[in-house]
Amino acid sequence: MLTLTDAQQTQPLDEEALSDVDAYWRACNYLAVGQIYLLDNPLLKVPLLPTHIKPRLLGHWGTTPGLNLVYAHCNRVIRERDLDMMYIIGPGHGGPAIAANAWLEGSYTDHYPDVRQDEVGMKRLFRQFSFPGGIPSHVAPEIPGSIHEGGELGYSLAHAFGAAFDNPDLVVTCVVGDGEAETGALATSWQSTTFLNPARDGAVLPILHLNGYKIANPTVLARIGDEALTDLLQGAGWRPYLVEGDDPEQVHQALAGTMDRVLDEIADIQREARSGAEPRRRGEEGWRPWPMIVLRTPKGWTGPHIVDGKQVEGTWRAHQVPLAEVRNNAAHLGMLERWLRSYRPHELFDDDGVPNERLRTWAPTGTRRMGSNLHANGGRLTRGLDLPDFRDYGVDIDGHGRTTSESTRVLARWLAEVMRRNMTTFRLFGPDETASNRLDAVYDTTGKTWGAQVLPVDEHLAADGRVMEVLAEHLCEGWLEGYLLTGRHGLFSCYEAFVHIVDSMFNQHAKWLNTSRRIEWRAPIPSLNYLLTSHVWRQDHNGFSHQDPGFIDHVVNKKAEVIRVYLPPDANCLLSVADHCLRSRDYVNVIVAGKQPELVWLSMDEAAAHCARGIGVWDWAGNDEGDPDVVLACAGDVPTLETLAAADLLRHDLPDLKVRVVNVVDLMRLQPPREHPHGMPDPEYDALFPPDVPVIFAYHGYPWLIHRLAYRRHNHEHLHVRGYKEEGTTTTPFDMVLVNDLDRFHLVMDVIDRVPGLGSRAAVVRQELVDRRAENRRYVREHGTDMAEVADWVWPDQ
Ligand SMILES: Cc1ncc(C[n+]2csc(CCOP(=O)(O)OP(=O)(O)O)c2C)c(N)n1
Ligand SMILES: [Mg+2]
Repeated sequence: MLTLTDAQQTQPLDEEALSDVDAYWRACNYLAVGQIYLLDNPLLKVPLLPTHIKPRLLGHWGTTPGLNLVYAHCNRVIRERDLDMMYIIGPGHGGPAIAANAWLEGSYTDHYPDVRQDEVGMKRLFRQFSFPGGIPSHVAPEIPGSIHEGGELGYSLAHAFGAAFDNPDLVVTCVVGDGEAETGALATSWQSTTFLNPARDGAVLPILHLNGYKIANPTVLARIGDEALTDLLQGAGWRPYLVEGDDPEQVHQALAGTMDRVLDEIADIQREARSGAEPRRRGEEGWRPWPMIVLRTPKGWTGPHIVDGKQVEGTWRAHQVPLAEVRNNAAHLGMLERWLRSYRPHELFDDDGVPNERLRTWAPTGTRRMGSNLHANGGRLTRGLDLPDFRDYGVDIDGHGRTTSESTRVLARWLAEVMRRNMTTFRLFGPDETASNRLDAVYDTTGKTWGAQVLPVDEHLAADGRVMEVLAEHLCEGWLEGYLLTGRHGLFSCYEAFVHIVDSMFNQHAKWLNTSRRIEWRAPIPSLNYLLTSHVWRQDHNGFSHQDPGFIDHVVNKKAEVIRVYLPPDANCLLSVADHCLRSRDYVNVIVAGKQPELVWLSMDEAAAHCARGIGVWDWAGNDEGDPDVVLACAGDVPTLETLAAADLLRHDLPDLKVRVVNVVDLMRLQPPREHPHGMPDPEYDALFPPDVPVIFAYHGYPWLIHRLAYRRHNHEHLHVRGYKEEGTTTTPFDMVLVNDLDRFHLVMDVIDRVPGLGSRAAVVRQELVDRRAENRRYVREHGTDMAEVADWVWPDQ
């Protein structure tokens, strides 16, 4: 690790600069401690009393002085270099630090005029922190300047890279907690250096905050020795600079010198890359690692050193609230007062609580303040995509359900044009599956971003590619979230089963959207779009491990306002749905679609109308004439195929039975309107699914979800759902539906069992269906392939 000895020698801060940065840091530390403890007496005008103290002491002090230190030093370089800089903090539990800084630089008051920069405002700032009706203890959407909550640790560096992509003038400073660095998501994020192109992207400046501890333990990276840590970081493409110490003056000088050094290096790397020279590749001669900082300062620095005989400062005990008994322990109260006064607040704020002239003029101004950086309210920078007309990319059909196409391949041709028209505002993300998911037509427009060595065998790798492929779902998701949160657009295509890896990241993003929608000054951002393909029913190469449609169940737990789930049954519907999703804002859209050859049911125009409705009767497939004996409903491409084949069987075997076929594209239509904005009013639902008529519903995922969505509907007792029953292996497409009882024969058996009076009339038909299921199973086991009667079935030409 570079120990900075030469950088230190420069002593970059003269006496005044040193005193300024230290005053700024002290002020923010004071404001942070005030937020954790004080209800009143914000300027300590009178001695502290228990009544000035909050009844519940909440928040995290330990990480805070480090975050404040970095913020202050960022302010210095922003001013001196006129930088466009964002600040992402991995230890998002350090909420008081960021609120303090946003207040001191004026961003907080700009966003919340009642929290003024005076004594009244300071009291409000203190009181509202972690207080009912106030702001949360973590950095949150409420905090100006943040795109990253950090409550759930691990995603900061991925978000930072996402923010930097296609923002060539942006520097994203990202504090990584040394505990956070142990998470899987963060551990993989270091590898992002291979995917950042210095010619067209901005820079990420990670600051690994080696304060040594997590909540109750030391951190791994703090205890492996500097050499091993250096090797680890260097191996991931970084050039680490160490800043360490517990003497503020010395650390200020070292950090300032190091910030200057790393920013010079970043500027050099960018200058060279932008000079038109051949891009340098990682692993080759001449490639320059990106500089970063390892900051080793005590956890809870400047806080109480020893409490009740135990060391707190510089240990894990400083993690949350170092003095827990302030209200009823006079010694603790006295220590708190001494601690607060150690920052010399009367030098920092005047009698009215207004920060002094030096503090006020020291911070950057306008949108150079990190709390007002435009990228951190990315929706304000969002431009709508220039989208080609999806109808021009549709599949021409020769009657319903007679033409075959691979839906994702069709989509890819449209996506290629979307990418061509939006070369700086759209990226496609995926864990090594773009080609496997049959989206490879996008390579006609742009390659896969790759900044490491290239061999003759490689295809479509490009330093300036816009397809982001890395085998880390966390990274795909985190990059995309960072990209969206700073106002750009994207799509994440993923195997359906493995998207669960980012379940928790989806949670956090959905929470972010949910909260930010209620914050007036947060502009809507482009939606997070998932394309889940290689889905449960057609995992031909893989099998049981790859069969899990449960992401949908997970997603629908979140607030209805922010989630949408689409199951387009064919290529034309997929085009229409994708177009809709790429135009939307502030949602999470989940699209589940197949990549295997499958029948196209609707013409392009029919598909557009059907998808706009989200649910509808396919009258060409039914014979109910407005008065069905049974409704065959379906959602998902494979269930739609089986349902249509079942309808065909019924026509032959039970021609008098009046059958209605309903297809659902937008799953949320099934809910009542009071549960979801897309929900269908009851009368409309009752018209599609008449209350006394049995419904046999073939669904893509776990059947319970349909019951959950429709349980308030009038005909719920007549709703019978087939779906994935956790049965599967590497087998044929038809065997998959057979083992889960979703096959056409079973659906017809369900009809016979459910339609009143049909059982005995159709006993022979039912018996034949049982035999045909058995025959198909036998055939598959003997021949390793599906019988022609199912594999080659198309909707009959009628
Ligand atoms: C994914 C996740 N697991 C566990 C936690 C609980 N947690 C909150 S803070 C923390 C320790 C963080 O340590 P570090 O990243 O070193 O931050 P700092 O020392 O700066 O507080 C833990 C484990 C969490 N927030 N997120
Ligand atoms: Mg730590």
